[in-house]
Amino acid sequence: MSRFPGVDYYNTEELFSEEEIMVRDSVREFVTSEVLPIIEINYQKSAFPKDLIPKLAELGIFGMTLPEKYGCAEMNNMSYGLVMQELERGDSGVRSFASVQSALVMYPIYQFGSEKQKQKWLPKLASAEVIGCFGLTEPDFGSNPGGLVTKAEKVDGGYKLNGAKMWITNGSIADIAIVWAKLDNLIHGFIVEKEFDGFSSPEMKEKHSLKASITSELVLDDVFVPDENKLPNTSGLKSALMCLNQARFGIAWGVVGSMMECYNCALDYSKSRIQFNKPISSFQITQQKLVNMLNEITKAQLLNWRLAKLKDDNKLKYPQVSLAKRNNCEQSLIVAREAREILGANGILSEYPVMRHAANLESVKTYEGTHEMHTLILGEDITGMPAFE
Ligand code: TGC
Ligand code: FAD
Repeated sequence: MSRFPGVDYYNTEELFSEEEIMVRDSVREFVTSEVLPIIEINYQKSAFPKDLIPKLAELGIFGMTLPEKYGCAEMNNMSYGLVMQELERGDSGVRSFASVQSALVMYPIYQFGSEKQKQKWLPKLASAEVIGCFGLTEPDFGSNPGGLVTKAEKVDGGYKLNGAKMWITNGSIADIAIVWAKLDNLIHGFIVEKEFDGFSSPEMKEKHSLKASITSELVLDDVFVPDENKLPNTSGLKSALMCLNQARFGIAWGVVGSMMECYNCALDYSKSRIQFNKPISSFQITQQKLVNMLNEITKAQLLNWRLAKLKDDNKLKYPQVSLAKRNNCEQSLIVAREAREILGANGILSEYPVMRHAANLESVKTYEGTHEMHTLILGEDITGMPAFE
């Protein structure tokens, strides 16, 4: 299989350090040799490629920005972003797996956990000996998680949890779930272990998007969670939303990988597909589509670079993450659809990656805050007036 050339119209390569490029290229090669050959088959079978998990752990991807003392790679956010970009070039489901493990399971334990919890869980999550999931969304509370009704009640030695979560990535294969529940009307995070009585995680089936990713319900029926499994430093919705910032950052980067794959595929195809005795790439309307794709990829790359710089400098405000998540997800879908159009009927075949990416990106645009939610987060930031109520 040939080396993926990337898309780099503005020489962004010059903006990255040698180490960042090395990390990116190692994941790029991994995706080319290990993900692309199997992903379409997994997608068609609606099966997450579990064999990739130990290999991803070996690459040091899980919790890669967290400290070495917890078994993590302690790299910067720029590298993390590049890794997410490369993984999503393979498939959004593979990036989702890594996002959840790192940003939504390891991050909350690191940020809100006790030292004992960090030492117990983080090394095992980094090596993927333990898989995690993140349960915030409920059947009746998606965009508005502040209304969630999963309840925690203090009992002797711990807490009793009751409620249900929905749309939970990795749920059915997770050993632990970070569950957000209301205790005395304030949201807190709990580490629920899969063996706990009353806990189950049935898989949600028959999806048309993210088919190579596991999505599940979480059912909590009088689940006893010991005191030692409550994240001691969470308090309120804000703690859960802080985790989302990490995942949204990864998504803003990830979808650029999907865009690059779709663009390269469409460009190659357009040069070899002949209609009216000419390659379709010579037609003005095809060129306009290719230029639009390149234009949006280039803008998203520059946004992401700046976003990571702000994050690495500890200057990032959460609405800035919303702007990148909102823009890049919206544009990635447009790019995938334009690529599909250029491929004509062939665009719907699994021989090409485009339709799979287009279908995946529908979910990616919805999860981690819909386009509308990010519009309103930005609207509030610039006007000072929240429009949610
Ligand atoms: P609101 O009053 O706006 O906020 C409560 C407090 O939190 C602060 N805050 C944030 N802090 C850090 N990061 C953020 N992103 C924050 N957003 C808000 C806020 O300043 C306030 O602080 P304080 O000190 O004043 O108390 O709360 P609200 O209930 O009005 O929330 C509104 C809204 C829309 C922002 C929020 O609920 C939201 O973001 N909704 C979208 C829900 C969402 O994104 N769900 C994602 C679930 S996880 C998922 O999808 C995983 S996909 C995984 C994969 O497979 O990759
Ligand atoms: P709703 O909130 O019901 O929204 C429906 C529509 O109404 C949307 O277009 C929305 O933008 C719009 N809308 C809502 N409120 C407003 C408003 N005030 N103004 C304007 N428009 C509005 N969640 C987790 O907790 N953990 C996970 O691991 C996870 N993984 C997921 C994996 C997949 C494949 C999917 C699809 C979702 C996942 N989610 C997960 C859930 C995801 O975060 C939610 O689907 C998302 O937050 C939107 O919630 P909803 O689907 O309930 O839509």
